[in-house]
Amino acid sequence: MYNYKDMEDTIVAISTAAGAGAIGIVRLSGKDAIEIADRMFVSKGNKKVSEMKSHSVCYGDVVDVKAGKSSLEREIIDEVLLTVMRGPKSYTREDVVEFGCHGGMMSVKAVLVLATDLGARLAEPGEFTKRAFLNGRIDLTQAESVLDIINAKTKAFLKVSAHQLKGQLSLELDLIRQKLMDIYVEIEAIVNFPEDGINVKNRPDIADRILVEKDKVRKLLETSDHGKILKEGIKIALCGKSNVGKSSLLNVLLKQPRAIVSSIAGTTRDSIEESVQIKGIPFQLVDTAGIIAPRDLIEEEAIKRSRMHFQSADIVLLVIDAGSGLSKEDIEIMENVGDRNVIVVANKCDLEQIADIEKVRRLLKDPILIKVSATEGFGIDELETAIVNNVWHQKTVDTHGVMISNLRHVEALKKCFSLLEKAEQDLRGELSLEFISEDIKISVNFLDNITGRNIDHDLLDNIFSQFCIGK
Ligand SMILES: Nc1nc2c(ncn2[C@@H]2O[C@H](COP(=O)(O)OP(=O)(O)O)[C@@H](O)[C@H]2O)c(=O)[nH]1
Ligand SMILES: [Mg+2]
Repeated sequence: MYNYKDMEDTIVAISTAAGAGAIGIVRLSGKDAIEIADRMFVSKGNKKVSEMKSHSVCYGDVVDVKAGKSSLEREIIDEVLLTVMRGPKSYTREDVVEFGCHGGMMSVKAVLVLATDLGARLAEPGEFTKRAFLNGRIDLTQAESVLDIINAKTKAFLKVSAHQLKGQLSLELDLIRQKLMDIYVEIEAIVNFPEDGINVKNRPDIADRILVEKDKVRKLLETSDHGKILKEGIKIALCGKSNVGKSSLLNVLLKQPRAIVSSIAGTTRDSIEESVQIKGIPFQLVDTAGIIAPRDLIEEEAIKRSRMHFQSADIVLLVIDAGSGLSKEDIEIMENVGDRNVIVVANKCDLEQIADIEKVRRLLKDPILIKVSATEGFGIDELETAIVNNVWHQKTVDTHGVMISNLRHVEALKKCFSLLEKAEQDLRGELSLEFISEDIKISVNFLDNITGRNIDHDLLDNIFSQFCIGK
């Protein structure tokens, strides 16, 4: 465990969100938490905090002890419910005291300031969770899942994060680690005690065992696409020439009139970005100005941005107007689709269909094509299904299992994987065993980076600095 000097400090923070609310919580943690709380709190029954049972609640007042008067005369800062949780059975494994104050910033701030006057230090972002980690209550993947839970945008991702908080990922990694360590120890034994009879004949056998663990790492890595999608969402750009109904479609997908719709070409100038959930998946929808011949500098810039979104989107909804013939612009856009992931949306299907759909199919080599009407609202459900299927590539999401959603984990697993791959191949070849055992050891280190068993301070600080204060 790390030897943090400032772990000696008792820390304090407002743990609830800023602003008015029913209650606001000030949280104290550390070796002096109970003593500091005792000095600022007068219970109704005159019970001292130090006499309270762990995990019990007491009603009373926080009083301004600096006034130097007797406890009855002292100014009351707030009426609170005080909760005591003694270490190690607390969030941080230290003594924790929480003041449940009346919501509103003045009261919680006054309680906070008083605690600092009595010797507590203001907590850094994520410091409570960092202590939970440093004191061995949770590992790093669990600490990171706390952050994910706070930031979760969808129910599906919340479920994944809650799973990780329970330690499922660490469990999986530990099983792999254990097997790799067994192999490592075995190879070291062969290298160091060749006279014991375990010899080179075992190499293919060891290679097979590494292959098994490598496959487990690969399976974990394969979940990362889903994990990333659930965590960060998918960017969809609405592209096409002007007046085909891109803004109308955006509004329908958002279920609110966000973009201005008009029959005047060039109505949408700046790209509009909005978040939306479609069937439980987070999306970032971008309405673009359309790709048209620019009439002025603003339109020129708008078109530049449309192109940028067209290039960077995960999915491009290429909108055409089914009610009128395909124009030169439509064809030009289709010819420039390249490797973009496109769903063609034939809009205005409430009108007589004039557009040559067969030509679209030919030009884009049989794309996914959905017929809709943004104004009448038909085809929208099919469009949403097509979008979701496109994301999962028809695979079902399994949020019951472990899922990798953190880029840091992905990087470490990739490095672990390539070392195992190398070790496996080298075992089937001629390379001397001591080099192979070294690679296996490093691959284990990468797993330990993920769980935090082996991690440097800077990285740790970086992870916890992403938390909010009070968590
Ligand atoms: N008949 C019909 N008109 C539509 C439909 N969708 C959009 N429009 C009309 O087409 C015009 C252009 O729509 P807008 O959404 O601003 O197109 P954008 O330039 O591609 O963003 C407006 O007058 C809309 O009312 C549709 O499904 N059917
Ligand atoms: Mg528009």
